[in-house]
Amino acid sequence: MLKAFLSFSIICCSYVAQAQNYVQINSGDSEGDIIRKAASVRPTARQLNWQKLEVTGFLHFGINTFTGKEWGDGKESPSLFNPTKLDTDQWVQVAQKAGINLLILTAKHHDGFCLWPTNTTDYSVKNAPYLNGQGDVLKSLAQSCKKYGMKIGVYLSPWDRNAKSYGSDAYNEMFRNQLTEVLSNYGKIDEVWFDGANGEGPNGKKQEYNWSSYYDVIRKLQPEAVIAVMGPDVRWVGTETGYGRDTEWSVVPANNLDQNSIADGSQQQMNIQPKGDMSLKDVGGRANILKAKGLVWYPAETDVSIRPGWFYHAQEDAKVKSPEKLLDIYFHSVGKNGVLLLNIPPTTEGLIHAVDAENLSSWKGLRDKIFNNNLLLGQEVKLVKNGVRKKLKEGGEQIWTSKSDDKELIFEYKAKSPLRFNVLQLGEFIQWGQRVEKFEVQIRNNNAWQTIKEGTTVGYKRIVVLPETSSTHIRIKIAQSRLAPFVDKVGLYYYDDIVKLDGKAHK
Ligand code: FUL
Repeated sequence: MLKAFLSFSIICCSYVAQAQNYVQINSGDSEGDIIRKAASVRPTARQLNWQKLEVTGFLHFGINTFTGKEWGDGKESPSLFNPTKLDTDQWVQVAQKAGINLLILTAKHHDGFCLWPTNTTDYSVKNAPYLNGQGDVLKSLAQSCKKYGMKIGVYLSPWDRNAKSYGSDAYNEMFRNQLTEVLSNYGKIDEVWFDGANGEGPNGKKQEYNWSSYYDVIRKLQPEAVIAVMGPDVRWVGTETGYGRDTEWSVVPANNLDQNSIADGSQQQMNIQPKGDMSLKDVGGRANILKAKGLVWYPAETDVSIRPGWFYHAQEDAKVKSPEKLLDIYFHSVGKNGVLLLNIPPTTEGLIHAVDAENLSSWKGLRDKIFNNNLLLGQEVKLVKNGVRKKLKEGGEQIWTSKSDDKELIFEYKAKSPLRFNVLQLGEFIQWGQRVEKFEVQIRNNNAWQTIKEGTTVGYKRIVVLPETSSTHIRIKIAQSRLAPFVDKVGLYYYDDIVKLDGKAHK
């Protein structure tokens, strides 16, 4: 008993000591060492806060809205930019009604047209008819977000098809100045989104981006903002369908981990974009981490547009994703250890289209209908194997964990009358890392336990569709975990229209 207690305390203390979002792998490390190291990697505060947002929104808006294109070439006249009813309060209200917690505006897309009155180029709202050149879309959005308590992020495309300096070092300076403007003048910014597209500029030249100098500007001006996609904090899931991986680890290989990649001072986080093959089917799985040079907390963001295109095109008004499709996307993004980034492009008038607004609101209605009714609440619960139920001093809800470093855990719910369910939710208390490798759902049938579903990773949140089941006895089994699991957000639900979820990642 004392031995178990001691080993539990030692493990707890070592977690505290290793509160870093990366770890080096040494050449002599055994498989066991590497797995333990992987389980000890933890999110930074900004990564954790971002993960908890769950559902975020993208606003693709700009010169393309008025040309019908997806990628402008930087030659379109600013005179085209003239939204007549632009209402950022409406954008925020629509988003808030849909349970969206942060909105990212394309302050500059690849065409180079700036939605704020920048001093770095004439190619901006300053020279547009919109509000006689006095408009500032970013300012207007920032004010609406503040008014309604919505977080805000900026998309600033490094690829700029208008800037004359593109392809020279002067462009790096211009881009840092643009970042400085958007990160200094609009209050708190919670996410900076850098796209991977890098084509030619107006002179036919390509740019060598000075990424670390961009990150320095962001860390200095907005230290709480995550830097996404071409950045150190948030990884692109790898598709634009809204569907993540069945096995999704937030801890992945970082093969460029060295002293230069670690942030100065704190030594707690990696500060350049982790390099490794992030397009693999199981990026953070054993096979991949065992050959890695280092590991980093680099969680997935799952982006998709509510329409076929990223920008608004009137001819797509009949192709807005339905509430059921959006629900399926929610299950496969947030429900697969990702943060959903759902694009809702404003129209030429400068409003979210009524169809989009309607579908978003019905989508939230569906999520509430399902997830506001956790059938396990109030049911009798029993520890079957290794279980300990506790409230951590770090806060949050009660969690399930196992005694000492036992990696298998089983707990059981006994209902007064049969529960009918077809959806399971599980989560991990990721402040302490991501650990679960295999889970099962079991029910008791004729006095024998029968597995009705098996899964792999859990992460921050895992939602799975189960075969429709009716039972009084339900077990959750964590069959394999990298270290003692910390399970939370346990729920069983029933959705009467489950057949409408096809689980297919087509657009
Ligand atoms: C892509 C861009 O090229 C698209 O236009 C869009 O902005 C999407 C979110 O990222 O790479």
